[in-house]
Amino acid sequence: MKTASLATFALLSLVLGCSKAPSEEILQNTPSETGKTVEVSLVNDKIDSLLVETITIDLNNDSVADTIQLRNPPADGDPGIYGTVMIALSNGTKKAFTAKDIWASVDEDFLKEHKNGVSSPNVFVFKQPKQTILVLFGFHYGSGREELTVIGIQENDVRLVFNEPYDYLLKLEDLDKDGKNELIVRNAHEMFGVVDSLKAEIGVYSPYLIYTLDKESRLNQELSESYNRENYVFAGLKYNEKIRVLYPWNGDKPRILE
Ligand SMILES: [Ca+2]
Ligand SMILES: [Ca+2]
Repeated sequence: MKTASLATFALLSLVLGCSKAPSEEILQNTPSETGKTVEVSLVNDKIDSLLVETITIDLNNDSVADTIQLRNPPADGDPGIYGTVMIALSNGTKKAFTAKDIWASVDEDFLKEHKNGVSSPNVFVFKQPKQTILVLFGFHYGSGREELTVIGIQENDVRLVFNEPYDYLLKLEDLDKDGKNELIVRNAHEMFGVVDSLKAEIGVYSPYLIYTLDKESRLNQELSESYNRENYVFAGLKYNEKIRVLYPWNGDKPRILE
């Protein structure tokens, strides 16, 4: 009975995940709690027709191969590549996660500065001695994306660490060298126009946000503030249309337009 209800739940999650329209509010996104990506115990993996890709790699550092399966492709003509990721570890742990919307290939810009631990274009794997981090990129619509997802694996523990609708992931790195990785994320910023006399473009304020990853993620206010002060401008941690920022053409540091 329990098995049947779990299966129903899993199926419902798949259906709901597929039918949800992308939100138009993504550009106004502010930091929020970890999203509603559904985690299900996989009770039935017989549905081979839903398989998109199988990736084999040792995720929990026991020198025995583990498996990542990408499943549940979008309906014909719909964007994205897979709606479910299933992780099976060598010790028998099996977990599946279903996207709120749909995942797609790893951002090319992100790959320019980060080396993928697997040859698949669809999942980013960062292997470290004590943990492995998987990054899944939600499909990027013109209006933004529904989710950027991080799954963390420490020994045999597999869990959803981060799931937020940011447009860009700029960095995955331990910025302050405390043994925990940081993510630098940002939302797209709308531009209003060019001011020739200032040799710059005027756009809205869209801060870089830094999250520290562990068993869960935490918006790191201190690091976020110092990073913005150093590389951008700082006027709080929220995207703000009322704050106009001057972006010089020559790549100089932006400044707030008073
Ligand atoms: Ca293993
Ligand atoms: Ca750190």
